[in-house]
Amino acid sequence: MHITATRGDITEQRVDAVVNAANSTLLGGGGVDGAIHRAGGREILRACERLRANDYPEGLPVGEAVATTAGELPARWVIHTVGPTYSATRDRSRLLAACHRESLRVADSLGATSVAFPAISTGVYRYPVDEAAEVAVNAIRETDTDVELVRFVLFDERTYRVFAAVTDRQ
Ligand code: AR6
Repeated sequence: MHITATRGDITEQRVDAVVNAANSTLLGGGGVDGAIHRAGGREILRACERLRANDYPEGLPVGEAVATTAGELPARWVIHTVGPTYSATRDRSRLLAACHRESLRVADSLGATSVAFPAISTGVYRYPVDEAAEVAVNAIRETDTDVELVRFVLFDERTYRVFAAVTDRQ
């Protein structure tokens, strides 16, 4: 598997699936979640509402992942996952690793072989970028998957540099 880091906007990525750093409601929010719903259109929200009604009446648990259409995005699917909020007193790295592992598992079930990830949990959920990058890249490297390309798409220069340093360390 090839793992790369690039600076950019995840909504513009031409990959099979883009991962959304969602919240348990699946009904939208700010950050990358807001950007994906804005750029992808109402179809994504409607699919999320159906998932809530049929499969996740109490919301998507932290560390799990589920796919919807990508609506008007160039990608075919959005894989929604819920990262942990950072805690200075509790190690939530296993939940952050699970987000990456479960997203790849969902990608496999769809037949998606190229997947773009944002820096899950490093925005509103305050996970330190250097810790998150280590957890994310290690989790992906350790997952047995048919996905051939994982592209981390980082919005700001600092986050990009931290992820690039970890992905370049093969
Ligand atoms: N493309 C790529 N990365 C982006 C984009 C974009 N278009 N927009 C923001 N980022 P966050 P979280 C970066 O807060 O910490 C939402 O309200 C951003 O700069 O989106 O997991 C959800 O609904 C940061 O580096 O996700 C949840 O309630 C990274 O994406 C909550 O925020 C993640 O920041 C999830 O918080």
